[in-house]
Amino acid sequence: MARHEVFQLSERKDAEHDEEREGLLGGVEDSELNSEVSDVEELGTKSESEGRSSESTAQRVKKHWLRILVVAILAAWTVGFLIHSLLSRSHGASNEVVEAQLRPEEDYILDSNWNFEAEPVTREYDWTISEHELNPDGVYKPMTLINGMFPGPLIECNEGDELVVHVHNKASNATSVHWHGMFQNGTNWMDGTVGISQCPIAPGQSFTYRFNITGQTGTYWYHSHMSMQASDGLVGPIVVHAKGGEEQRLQKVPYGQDRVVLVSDHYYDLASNLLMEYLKPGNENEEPVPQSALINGRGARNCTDLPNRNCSSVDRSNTLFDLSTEHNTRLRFINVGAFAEFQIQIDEHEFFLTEVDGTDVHPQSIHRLNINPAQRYSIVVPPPKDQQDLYWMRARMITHCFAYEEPELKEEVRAIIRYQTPSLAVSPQSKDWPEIIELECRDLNVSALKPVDAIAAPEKADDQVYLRSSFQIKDWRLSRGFLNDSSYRANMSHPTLNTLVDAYERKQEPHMYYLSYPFGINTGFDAKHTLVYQTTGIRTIDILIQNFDDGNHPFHLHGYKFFVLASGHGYPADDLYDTLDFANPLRRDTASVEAFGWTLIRFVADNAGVWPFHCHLAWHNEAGLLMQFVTRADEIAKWTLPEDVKGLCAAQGIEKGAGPEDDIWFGSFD
Ligand SMILES: [Cu+2]
Repeated sequence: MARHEVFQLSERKDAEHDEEREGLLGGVEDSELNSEVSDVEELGTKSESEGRSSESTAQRVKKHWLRILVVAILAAWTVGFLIHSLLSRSHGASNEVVEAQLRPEEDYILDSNWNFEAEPVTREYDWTISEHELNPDGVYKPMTLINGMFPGPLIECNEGDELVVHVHNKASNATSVHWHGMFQNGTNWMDGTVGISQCPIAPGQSFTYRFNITGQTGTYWYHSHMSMQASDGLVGPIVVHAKGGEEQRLQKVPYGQDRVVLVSDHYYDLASNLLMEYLKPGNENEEPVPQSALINGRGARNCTDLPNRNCSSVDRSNTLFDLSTEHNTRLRFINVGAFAEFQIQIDEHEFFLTEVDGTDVHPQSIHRLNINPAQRYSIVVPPPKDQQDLYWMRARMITHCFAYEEPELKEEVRAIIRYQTPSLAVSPQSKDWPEIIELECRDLNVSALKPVDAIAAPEKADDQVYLRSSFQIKDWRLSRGFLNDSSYRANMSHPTLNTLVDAYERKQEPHMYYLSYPFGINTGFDAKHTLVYQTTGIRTIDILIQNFDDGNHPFHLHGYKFFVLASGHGYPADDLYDTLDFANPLRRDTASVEAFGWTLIRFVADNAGVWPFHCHLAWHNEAGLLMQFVTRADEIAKWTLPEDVKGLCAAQGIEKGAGPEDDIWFGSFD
C-alpha cells in the first residue's frame, strides 16, 4: 500500500483551511501578542494608581511617554498582524484549487484559417497538472487535469513544426506525457514513457518536452503514461497538418469543416483505487467496468438514476455539433478511454472512412465505426439527403467484452448533430440503423483499406518475434498479463533507456556484447519483468501475437507505424506467409488481436530508441502486457542523455501514483 498514493480533495481542502486558521489566529504570534498586551496593562495600571496619590510634573511626563509607548506598541502589533494576515491570505490563494471546467466545444474545431504554407515554427505550451473534482456527465469524480480543464487542449501544428511543452506537476502524484504515435526520431527520451524512456515527473517538479514532428501527418493524441492516470483525465488531441496542398491530395473527399471527436469510457471512481481492486489476489483478470462514457468530455446522466453518487446535472447536456448543410465535415475520432471499444454512428448518415492512425486511406463508405482504445479514424460526413434539423450521434460501448454486470452502467453516450441553429427545444427524432450491433470486440476489418500514399511492405522479414499473450495466475493467486514468460513491471528509478546509455558509457556487459549482434533478447535486463528484444543496424521485424485470452488486446508500438499484414481467429494457417499481400498494406500504430486469435504485423526497425510494445487497455498494461524493442542499439551507444532528463530520476516522490508492487499481497490468505 505504501507506494499507492491516493489523493482526497476534501482532506486537502481541510488541511488548507487548517493552515489558514493557524496563520491567522494560532501559534507563536498569538502567545507573543498576549504577553505584550499583559505587559502594557501592568504598566498602565501602575501609572494610574501612582497618578492618583501624587501627580508631580515628572510623573505626568512619565505617564505621557508611557501612553505613547503603549500606543506605539499597539500600533506596531496591529500593523504586524495585518501584514501577517495579508501574507497568509495571499499564500492561501496561491494554493487554492482553480475551479475546473469542461472544455467548450469550439476548442475542438480546427482553425478554418489555418496556414498550410507557414514556415516551420516552434509551438510552445505551458501546462500545469493539478487535481480537481469535476462532473463531466453530472457525477463528480476526482480528476487529474491540464490547466484545470477537461479534456486537454488541442495541439494543432504543421508537419515540420517543433513542439515545446512545459509541464509543471502541481498534483500529488508523479506524472509523464506520452505523445501517442509521434516518431520521436532522434528524441527517444521525449517519448514520455515512465520506466522506459524517462523517470516520472515528481510532484512539485517541472519538465519540458521538446521535439520535432517530421515525416508524419494526421490525427494523434497525448496522455499520461504513468500507471492509470490518463483515465482520470490527462488526455488530449494532436492534429498534424500536411503542408501545402498535401492534405487535400491525401483526403479524397473534400470537406468544409474539420473537427476532433474524443470518445472515452468513464469511471466514477479514482483509477488508482480500481487498479488495486483489479490486481488483488483471487481476481481472475476481471477488468473494472466503466459506469459511463463521454463524447468530447461530456455526457448527460440522469442524477435520479444514481442516488449513491454526488451528481449535479446543472449545465450538463449532450455535446452539440453544429454542422453545415452546405459542405461535408471531417470528424477525427480518437478513443482516449482506458478499456471499452466503441461502436459509433450518426443516425441516418452514411460516411466515408478516410484516415487510420495518421495514415490517409482511399475513402470507404460505412455507417458504423468500431474504434478500440488508442486508435484514431477520420470520417468525412456529407449532409443527409432527407434533412431534419437534429440527429443523434451514438457512441456505444461494446459491453460483450465487459467482465461483469455493472448496475450503474449506461453503455451509450449521445451527442446531437444540428444542421440549423434554432433553439434546442426538442430532441432528435432520428432512427437507429436496423441491423444488430457488434457483439465481438475486434478491430474494424481493415483489409480493404488502402493507404493513399502507397508503400509496399518489405517482402521478407529479417527476424521474427512470436509473442504468446496470456493471463496467468501465479504465486499468491495474483493474475497477471504475460508476453511469453514475461510480465512487465515498470522500474520508476531506472528506465530502460537510462540504464542502457549508462551501461554503454561504462562499457558494461552484457550490453557491450550485444552491440555486435544484429538481433536477439538482451539478457542484461531481467526478462521476468523486462523483456527486451534488441537490434543493431536496420532490420525488418515481424511480430506474430497469439492471444490465449478471452479478451481483445489493442497492441500499440511506440516510435513506429507498422504494416498490418493479417489477423484471424484460432491459429494462423501453415501457409500464412504464402497468402500475404505486401503491395500496400494498412500502416497504423495500434492494432488489435482478438480473443483467442492472432495478428501479424511487420515494421522496419530504423528509429533508434527504446520503444514499448503493449496492450493499450490500461488495466492489461498495468497487469504486465508490455515488452520493449531496443532498435539500432549501435546508435544509442553514441548518445548522452540531456541533464534535465537524467535529473528527473533524482527527485523525491517519483514513485507516487505508481501501480502496486506484487509483494504487498505476499503472505495474505484472505
Ligand atoms: Cu489487453
